[in-house]
Amino acid sequence: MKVVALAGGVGGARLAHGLARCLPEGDLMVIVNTGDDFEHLGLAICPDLDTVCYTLAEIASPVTGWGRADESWKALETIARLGGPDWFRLGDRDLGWHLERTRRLQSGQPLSQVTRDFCQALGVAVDITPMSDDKVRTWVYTDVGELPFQEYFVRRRCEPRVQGFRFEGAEHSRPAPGIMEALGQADCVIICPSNPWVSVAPILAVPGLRAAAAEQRVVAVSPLIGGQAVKGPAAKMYTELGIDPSALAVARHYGDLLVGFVLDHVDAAQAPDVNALGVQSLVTDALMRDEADRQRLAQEVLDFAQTLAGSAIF
Ligand code: FO1
Repeated sequence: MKVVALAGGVGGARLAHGLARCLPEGDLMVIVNTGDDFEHLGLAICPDLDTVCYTLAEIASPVTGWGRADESWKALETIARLGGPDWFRLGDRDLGWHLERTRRLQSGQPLSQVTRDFCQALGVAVDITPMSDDKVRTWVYTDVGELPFQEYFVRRRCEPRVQGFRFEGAEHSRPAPGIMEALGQADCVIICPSNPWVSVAPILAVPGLRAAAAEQRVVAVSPLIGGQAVKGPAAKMYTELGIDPSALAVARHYGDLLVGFVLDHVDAAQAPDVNALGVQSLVTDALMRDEADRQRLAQEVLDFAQTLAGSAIF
C-alpha cells in the first residue's frame, strides 16, 4: 500500500501525521513544499519541512502548529534587544536545528539528505523529502509590489492584496532523489489540506512531478471548510484573485489531476458539482481538531482511495 502525500504547512503536516499512523513503515513518502524557504539571520530556514518533521516527531508546538513545543525565546529576545530582525520568531530549540542544517548545507550536503538524517535522529521512520534539492522561492505579487513569501506571510501578516504568484527557480529544478520512483510505484497520491496556491502549487511546479502524480490516482482533501481556511490565507487569496472561496473552487483548481476529492459535511451541497467535474467525492468530517481526528480522516481518505477507479489496490 504505497502512498505519496504532498504537503505544505500545518494542515498538510497534520494529515501526514494521520497517514503515518495508518500505514506500515516504509509505505509513506511525504513530499514537502520548499517554496517558503528563505535565508534569515544567515540561516537556511525551511518552515514547511520543519513543520512536517516536528509534527510527525510529535514535538511541534500545539499552539501554533509550527515551531517546537516546550520552546524558549532567549536568542530572539537578545536579537530584539540589539535591534536585529525579530519579526520571524525562531525559538532556541528551533535555532539549533537551523544552525546544524545550515552547516551541513554549506558543507555540500543536499537538503534531502540533511532532512533524512534529521528525521532519523528524531526517530521519524516516514520518508519526508523536500520537493527538490534545488532552490525554489515563492514570490507573491501584491498591491504593494512583489514580496518574498515570508515577507508577505509573516512580516506583513498576509495583509497586502494578492495578485498572483511566482515560483522562482522552479522551471530548472529537479525532483529530489527518490521522488519519481516513489510516484511511479504509488498506489495513490494524496494532496493534503494545504494551501493550493502557495503550498501545493510549488510542488506541482517542479518539472515532471505533476505529470508523474497524474499517472496515479490522486485524491485531494479540501483545505477550505465552509468557505474558510482552517488556518492561513487560502480563502483570502481565492477572494483576492476573483474566485469565490469554496471546496468546489479547490476541486476545480486541481482540475483533471484528481480522481477523488474529500470535502466537509458543511459543504455537502457542493458534492454534485464536484462529481460533475468527473471527480468522485467523499463527504466527511474534514476538520482535524486533535490527533484522533488526524488518524480518522487519514483512514477515511485511504479507504476512499481504495474504492476509486474500480480495481482493488491495497
Ligand atoms: N509563522 C508566523 O506566522 N510567524 C512566525 O514568526 C513564524 C516563525 C516560524 C519559525 C519557524 C518555522 O518553521 C515556521 C515559522 N512560521 C511562522 C510558520 C511559517 O512561516 C508558515 O506557516 C509557513 O511558511 C506557511 O506554511
